[in-house]
Amino acid sequence: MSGVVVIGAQWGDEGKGKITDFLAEGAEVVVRYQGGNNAGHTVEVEDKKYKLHLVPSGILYDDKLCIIGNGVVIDPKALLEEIEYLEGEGVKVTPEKLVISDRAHVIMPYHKIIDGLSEKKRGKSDIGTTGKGIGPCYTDKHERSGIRMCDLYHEDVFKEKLKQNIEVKNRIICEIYDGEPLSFDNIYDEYMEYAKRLKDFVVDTSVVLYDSIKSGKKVLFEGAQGTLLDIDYGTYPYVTSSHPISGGVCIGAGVGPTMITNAVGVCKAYTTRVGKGPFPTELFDGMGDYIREKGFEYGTTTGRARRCGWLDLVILKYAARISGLTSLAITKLDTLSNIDKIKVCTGYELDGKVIDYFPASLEDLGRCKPVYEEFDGWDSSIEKAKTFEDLPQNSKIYLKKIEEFTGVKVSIVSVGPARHQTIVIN
Ligand code: 2SA
Ligand code: GDP
Ligand code: MG
Repeated sequence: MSGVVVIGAQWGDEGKGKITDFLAEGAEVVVRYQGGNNAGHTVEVEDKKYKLHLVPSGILYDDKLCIIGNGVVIDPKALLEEIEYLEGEGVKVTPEKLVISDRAHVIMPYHKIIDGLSEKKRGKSDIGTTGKGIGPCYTDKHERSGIRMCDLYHEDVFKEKLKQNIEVKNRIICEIYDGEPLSFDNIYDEYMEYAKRLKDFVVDTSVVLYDSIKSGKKVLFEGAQGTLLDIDYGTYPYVTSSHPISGGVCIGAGVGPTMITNAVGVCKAYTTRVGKGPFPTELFDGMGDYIREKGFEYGTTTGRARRCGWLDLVILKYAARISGLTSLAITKLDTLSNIDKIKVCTGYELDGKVIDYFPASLEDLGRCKPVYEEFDGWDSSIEKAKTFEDLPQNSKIYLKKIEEFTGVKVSIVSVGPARHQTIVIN
């Protein structure tokens, strides 16, 4: 069995798209298993930059099968726009290259509206969602009123479910949020049109996946968001509504755990976060601004400025444990070049005691002060490094520290956004 999962070990935007694209060369199938078009994965191939949201990063190759699993929530409008965008860039997106789960839930217009209105109502304690309707769609899934891709192909079922949903959602929108009611007819016609255009892509993907694995094909599972945004293991409630961790694969793609052999944790050489919520190593000074500008830390989906801070090894060790990481891919090491002293958080001071675990309670986390170890930086640029030996000694010491603290081997180091700026350590 050869299933490898690539997950984000921090708060997302670690460079999962780049690492998935790099690893996809050696795989035959690439699968998304959670999240939706809240994800933004930027992949640079030669002189072209691709922004992917719902389509797995394997699409940039001609010979990979990409699967959007049942755990993903699909905004059909956004998906069709992404397919059009990719086709416009010369990337073929055919039903031979992309299949979509018939069990995946559909993001409806009222999900996006409720996402926006509920954020507004939360006021100062808003989560900072991407506004794509992700949370409300997963809410309906778990509340058992959601609409799935397969429903779009049973007109009576879709009509009935849409009618019931519009009735309830219009009451929520109008009575709770003082918003404008939605029209059944407009949504029905719009979604029937999307269904027609997507029909050939929609299949039982868990069968396709099982057959692929059984026939010896190598499969990559591409996580979106990151461990600290996981609904169970993240900084709840400042999280997304799915399971970005490796455990999410089984449910979100429909495979058994015995089919996953390796878990690669993607981690930036520092830390970033978009949206609200605790972030112990956040930098509020010029260094935070420097990292943001040098690393171009702006959201791929919303363009929001990302909050920046030093590397937090406590959360990395936590991610390694929760996802059973077998190796680490450290990205954006180049962003840290030319910094005199680099800090790394190795513990939190909580009420006079140093702890090395990540507390569940945000109140406890709020009282945690990071304990730092300081490392000498390196002043040579590393964008052209091809092997581990090419890296400056101080950057090697930095990577060693990550390995020692987490107990997980660093197997990939990324020194730039391009495919070729990737060092494999054997
Ligand atoms: P949501 O929209 O319900 O999933 O938002 C809930 C929280 O999850 C965070 N979140 C993300 N964090 C980092 N990157 C994400 N994707 C985009 C990117 C983000 C962007 O790749 O840059 O462009 O702003 C992502 N998606 C969700 C979100 O900020 C909330 O904290
Ligand atoms: P993802 O959501 O985890 O796929 O990450 P994003 O694509 O949202 O954000 C990562 C950004 O960093 C993208 O713009 C990548 O092109 C870029 N990137 C990835 N790896 C590296 C690297 O090693 N160095 C630099 N400078 N940029 C990188
Ligand atoms: Mg991203």
